[in-house]
Amino acid sequence: MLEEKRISEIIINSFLKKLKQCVNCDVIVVGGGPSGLVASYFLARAGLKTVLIERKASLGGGMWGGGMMFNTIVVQESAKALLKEFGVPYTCTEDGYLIASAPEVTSALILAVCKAKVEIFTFVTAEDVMVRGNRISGLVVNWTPVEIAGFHVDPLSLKAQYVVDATGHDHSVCKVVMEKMTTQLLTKMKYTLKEKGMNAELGEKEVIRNSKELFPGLYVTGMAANAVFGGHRMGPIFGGMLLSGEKVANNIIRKFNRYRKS
Ligand code: 48F
Repeated sequence: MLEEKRISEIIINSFLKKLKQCVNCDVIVVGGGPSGLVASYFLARAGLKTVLIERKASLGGGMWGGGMMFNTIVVQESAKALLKEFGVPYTCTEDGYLIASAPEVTSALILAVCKAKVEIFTFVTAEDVMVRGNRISGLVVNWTPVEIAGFHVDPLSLKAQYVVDATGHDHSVCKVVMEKMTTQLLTKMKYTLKEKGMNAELGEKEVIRNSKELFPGLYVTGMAANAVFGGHRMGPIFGGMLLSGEKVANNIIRKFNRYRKS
């Protein structure tokens, strides 16, 4: 016999177990768009305890929409290996662009992230960072509906060695850090907080270059990186997003490996 009370117990217990396990983790990735999905996949696959926070109900960010809701994803040749890594079928144009279906790419990335055992929290918004000395030491989170309703409800905090801002054009985590932290380190960084207009060629190169550690303990990837460092937007071409997520994951993995050896 199916018992409603038992179903509720199962949901509550399993969610609380997951939440408790995530109050202390290696890396928190904020934002489940292409860059955040790729970053969290590689981090978890390297054995790091990785949590993915997404403010909306579903992962995928801007990928579902393709270009102006034409649900086709275009990727350049340099990101072909990543499409293969995620088992995404694609076709090639004569001039070297790769074409894939937006629902297929998006769901393949999400499934890979789930299989890599990334702990996923949807409906959760990053509203601030945790700080210890001159370093980011975790993330402050709340339910998205609390944020939307403007309720006065205090958040919870999750401890992490690294936080990755993959929040797209919003660059919400970096914005908070730049507003609140006025250290010498930040004043030395050449950030502008002014994303430039559309230039696919430049934007795609810049997004990879700009994906890096902005502040001790805080990395930025994807469109957030161009928003922070004044790169161009690139519109509906997705190779740079995938490659920037991979770059940031590799940088963090190297840091953990160095720490483990020392
Ligand atoms: O916007 P999004 O897809 O970011 P991305 O990985 O990719 C950008 C492309 O989609 C596209 C583009 C193409 O080349 O330029 O725009 O850089 O995904 C960002 C995700 O972060 C979530 C948001 O809901 C989206 O799913 N997000 C934003 N702010 C927060 C957040 C926040 N404060 N807390 C949690 N999630």
